[in-house]
Amino acid sequence: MKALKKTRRWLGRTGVTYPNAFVTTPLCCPSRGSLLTGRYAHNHGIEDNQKPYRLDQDSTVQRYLHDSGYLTGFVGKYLNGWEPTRNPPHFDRWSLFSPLEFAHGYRNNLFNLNGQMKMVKTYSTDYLGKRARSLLRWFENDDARPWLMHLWPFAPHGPFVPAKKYEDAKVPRWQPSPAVLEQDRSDKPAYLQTKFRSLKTARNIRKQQFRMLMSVDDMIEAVRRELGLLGERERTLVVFMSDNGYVWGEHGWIDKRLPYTNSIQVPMLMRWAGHLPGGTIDPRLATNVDVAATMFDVAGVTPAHPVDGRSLLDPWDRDRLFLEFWFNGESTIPTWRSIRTRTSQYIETYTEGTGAIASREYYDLINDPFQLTNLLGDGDPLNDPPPDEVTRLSLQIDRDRRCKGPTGPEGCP
Ligand SMILES: [Ca+2]
Ligand SMILES: [Ca+2]
Ligand SMILES: [Ca+2]
Repeated sequence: MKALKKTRRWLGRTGVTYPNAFVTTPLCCPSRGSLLTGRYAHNHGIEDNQKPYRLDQDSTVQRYLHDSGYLTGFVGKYLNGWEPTRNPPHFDRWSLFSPLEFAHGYRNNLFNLNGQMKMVKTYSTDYLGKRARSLLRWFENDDARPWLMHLWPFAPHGPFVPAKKYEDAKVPRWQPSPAVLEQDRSDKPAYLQTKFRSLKTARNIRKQQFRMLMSVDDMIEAVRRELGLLGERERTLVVFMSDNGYVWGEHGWIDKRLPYTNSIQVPMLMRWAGHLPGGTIDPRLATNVDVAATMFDVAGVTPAHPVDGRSLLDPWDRDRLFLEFWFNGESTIPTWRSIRTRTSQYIETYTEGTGAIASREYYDLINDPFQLTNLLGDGDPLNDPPPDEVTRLSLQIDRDRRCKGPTGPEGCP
């Protein structure tokens, strides 16, 4: 968020900041499925980046809002692997691209513009800003109707290519956290012990991502101005969030997919003049699963599909997060599940095929916020959590991995 100065000024000063926001599966496509439906990945069905068509398009926020009279639009990268020639259902207008599969990165992308295919040379984040503004003007043609726009830039996803104007932009100095410098990883599961990514690689990625985010900041600022010109700014609920965190060398890793803080925690801001108090902090454990639930609430829609998340406008509190990830051919990270509270995190990894528990981890987040010492793997039995507690958490994971809906005996955290 340091790179997004204008966004912080707008949404932070006049909206609510969620410092404890997380994604329930730290990977693009499963997380996007949750953002669109308010459901955990184990309920919406997308477990990795390969199967976008598993998502029931009739269970999405655009479907229900469109059905109830909203104009709907999509601008950006949709679900990973979505063929660009395929029109996304339940949108009136769209500017969609599938950057990883069909293009060269940030320039020369094949776009689906309301059903017309077009090669676009412009730097994608700048182009998305332009398309978002023109979509807002199109909504204005029918000013009395409410509208929904998803604006989902590809940045700062790899390949790490900033816009020309930010190629040499100054980036604040990096001070690697103790997690980046974790040398002794003998407490960690085997998959984390074999690989160590260099600090130089992490530093370069960080620098380029900062520069790419400067364009995202410009894109959001362009939307803010357009909303003002159209008289929509004070009437619009804005949600800002990422679909996953990013690991810059923490625990020897680069990328996301890990169960640890830097992979699962994301920035989240929400602004709605007259409804949400500006410049405030909401410390609740909020997730990507809550976003669609909030939109359904605001639109006064009750979906026929079960929703796992909860509206952030309601006064609930959550005592734990349930986090889930499935092994796939894209990385060496095994299937894992985790329960995280404000004070601790318990993680299990599983053997592929049998599903047997392969490793257990337990972190004391108060005394060890950088997750340097897995108390169940450090060779010191004296600091272990009580065996009852580990059994209880393991059983909780087994229930949560099948949870459905926000309340009741099968309810999700
Ligand atoms: Ca208007
Ligand atoms: Ca360690
Ligand atoms: Ca121990």
